[in-house]
Amino acid sequence: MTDFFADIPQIRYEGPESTNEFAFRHYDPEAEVLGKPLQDHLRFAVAWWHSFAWPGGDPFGGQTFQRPWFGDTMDLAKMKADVAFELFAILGQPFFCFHDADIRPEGETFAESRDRLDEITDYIGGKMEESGVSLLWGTANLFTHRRFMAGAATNPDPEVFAYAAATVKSCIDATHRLGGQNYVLWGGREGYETLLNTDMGRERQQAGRFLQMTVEYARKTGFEGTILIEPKPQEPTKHQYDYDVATVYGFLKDFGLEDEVKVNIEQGHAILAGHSFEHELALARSLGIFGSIDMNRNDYQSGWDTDQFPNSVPEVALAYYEVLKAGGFTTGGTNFDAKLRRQSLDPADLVLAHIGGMDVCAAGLKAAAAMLEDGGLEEARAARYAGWDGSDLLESDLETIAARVEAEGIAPEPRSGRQERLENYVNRFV
Ligand code: XUL
Ligand code: CO
Repeated sequence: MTDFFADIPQIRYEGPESTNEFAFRHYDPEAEVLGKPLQDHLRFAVAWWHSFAWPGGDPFGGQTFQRPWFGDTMDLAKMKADVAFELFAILGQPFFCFHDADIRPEGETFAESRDRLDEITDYIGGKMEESGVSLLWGTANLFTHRRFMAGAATNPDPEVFAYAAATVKSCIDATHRLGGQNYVLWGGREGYETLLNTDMGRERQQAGRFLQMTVEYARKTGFEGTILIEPKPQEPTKHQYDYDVATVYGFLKDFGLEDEVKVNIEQGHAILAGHSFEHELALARSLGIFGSIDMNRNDYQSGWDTDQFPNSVPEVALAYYEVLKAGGFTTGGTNFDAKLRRQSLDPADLVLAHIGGMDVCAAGLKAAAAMLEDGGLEEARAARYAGWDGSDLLESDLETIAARVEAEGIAPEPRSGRQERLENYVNRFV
């Protein structure tokens, strides 16, 4: 045991009336919603990077956090893992997610980095066994080190492509060994800053082949988890290739991967792309590529990827409505890819941030389930499209349709879209 969370109690469900800040008011893990315990609906995960590796910097200043495990030795990496598992236990968090760079210090050579990853993977594996906590997903950090400044798979230098490919192999191996339920690829620097030095067509081919190789290796090695791409439109590069769900779907189709790869959709990334979170979720569901979510929001005024913990029940409810409509998570879950604000220095801040996020998600999911059970939105939607029931229009052709319009004297009357009525309806539940 470390003493990092020394004065913090185990967090339990105490109900909506509780005024204890170290308690859940909405997240009762065992409570059944739509015939399933809340914890199995939500499948919460802590993000290793923001919670334990992020130093609290911003573009104007460096580190504000002074965690006792900061440093680049394996002993400190193990202390970081000890503290991480203490947080999981305090919160009753069933899952976590990591990048290779979050859990092990970078070595002098690729081989040394890989050895360190192997060593810490064993260490974390032991802690998972003791605690029963599982790995939601692993991923490779192909964006922080300066070697990746011009991209990983899309780099103009094939040696960087090779280094990235070897890194992904080692991360799939680690994820597989830890029984990870998914493997995520976020193309941090897979994009470009200026067309003046960029061959976009070539870079896109490189990215496509890289993803094919990743899928081929994962399947060959017996990894049965889901492979997920995390779309994001910009930041760090100005033009990211995995812009949004629609762009990723086109990319997957182009490289024959639409049945192999799904998406991990992040609220903040959806907002950066000019969409709502629920838009991205609904599109992924309708395309059959919905996988998992990163439940962290952006500040609506700043236009940056601020990665804040969720705190709006109405927004979260609409997101979980789409998740429930997709049949709920299978291998996916709710990853808090969220960081504290840089002034939130205390260990308690980290615990309270997760309590708040978990409670907001639980309240949102319950509201979404109630809306789904009530059926009001589905009824309204069915009524809006009722004219299509039994219609053979889509099997027809322009000439036949044109003849019919004249013969039958078709003259459509516009009808209300009833948006305000539906907004009022949703507000009854949130
Ligand atoms: C960056 C982001 C990443 C991915 C994993 O915006 O969301 O943390 O979730 O690489
Ligand atoms: Co993310």
